Amino acid sequence: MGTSKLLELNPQDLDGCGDIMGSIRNRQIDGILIKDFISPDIALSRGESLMENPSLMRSSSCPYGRIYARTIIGMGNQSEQYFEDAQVFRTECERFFGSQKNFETHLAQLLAKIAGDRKISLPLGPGGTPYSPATIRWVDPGGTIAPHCEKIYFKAGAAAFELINQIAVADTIFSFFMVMTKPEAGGELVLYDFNWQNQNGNGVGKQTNTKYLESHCNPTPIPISEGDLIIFNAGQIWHQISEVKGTMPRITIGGFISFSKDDKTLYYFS
Ligand SMILES: O=C(O)CCC(=O)C(=O)O
Ligand SMILES: [Fe+2]
Repeated sequence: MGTSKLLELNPQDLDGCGDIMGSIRNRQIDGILIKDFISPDIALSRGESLMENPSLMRSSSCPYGRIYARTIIGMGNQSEQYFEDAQVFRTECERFFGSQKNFETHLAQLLAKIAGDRKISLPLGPGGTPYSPATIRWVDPGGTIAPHCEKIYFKAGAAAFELINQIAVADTIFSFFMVMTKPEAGGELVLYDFNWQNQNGNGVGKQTNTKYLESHCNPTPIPISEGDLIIFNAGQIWHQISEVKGTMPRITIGGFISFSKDDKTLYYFS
């Protein structure tokens, strides 16, 4: 793994590009970086509008800052709250980006181009209520997202794992996110060359040893600009968000992608 296995494409290059999601799944590539998924001006202006008024949409605080809507990983046994916030988020997010640049629609259209013949779907939870299509993550200066791979979270967070396990192959999880505001420095996505399956005996377990990863595992920072969207094999590849430096928060919008058990559908959710 490493930067060489991250495909970089412009949106106009995606027509007829084939089953890129399958190539990530079978580890031919680590992921795909789509430049200017949304125009950088729009992405940045949306981030700045949240900075001006963080209460523009419903959020809750989290260890690194705040999060708009909830992730299923953080759901615990509060699934009612999760689905309620998901509903509020979908409505607010549509208004937030404006119907012309509706993030969710834009994401689904992009995924359809790179998903082979699979359908693209937002999964429905108990009672037919949709999952959250994405979350907005706000990392304050001084904040980090510690090294992890999504597979560990999903196994540990039993409730979330069970929900996804009902609809999808729970051991294949990709992450996606689009950058809205970049901090003055830091706040980078760093990928490590470390196979999660080797975690025992290498000093990297649930109590992830950042020093070990940094010194032995070829840390590769991925440059991602405002409006760019990355999709990568976050279930398998250890990664972190380095400390946000300066005065500005790092704001991204993203979530997860998984494959249905019959491999005919790709689900996006957060
Ligand atoms: O940058 C973000 O929004 C989250 C980073 C991450 O850990 C992920 O996308 O899996
Ligand atoms: Fe992650």
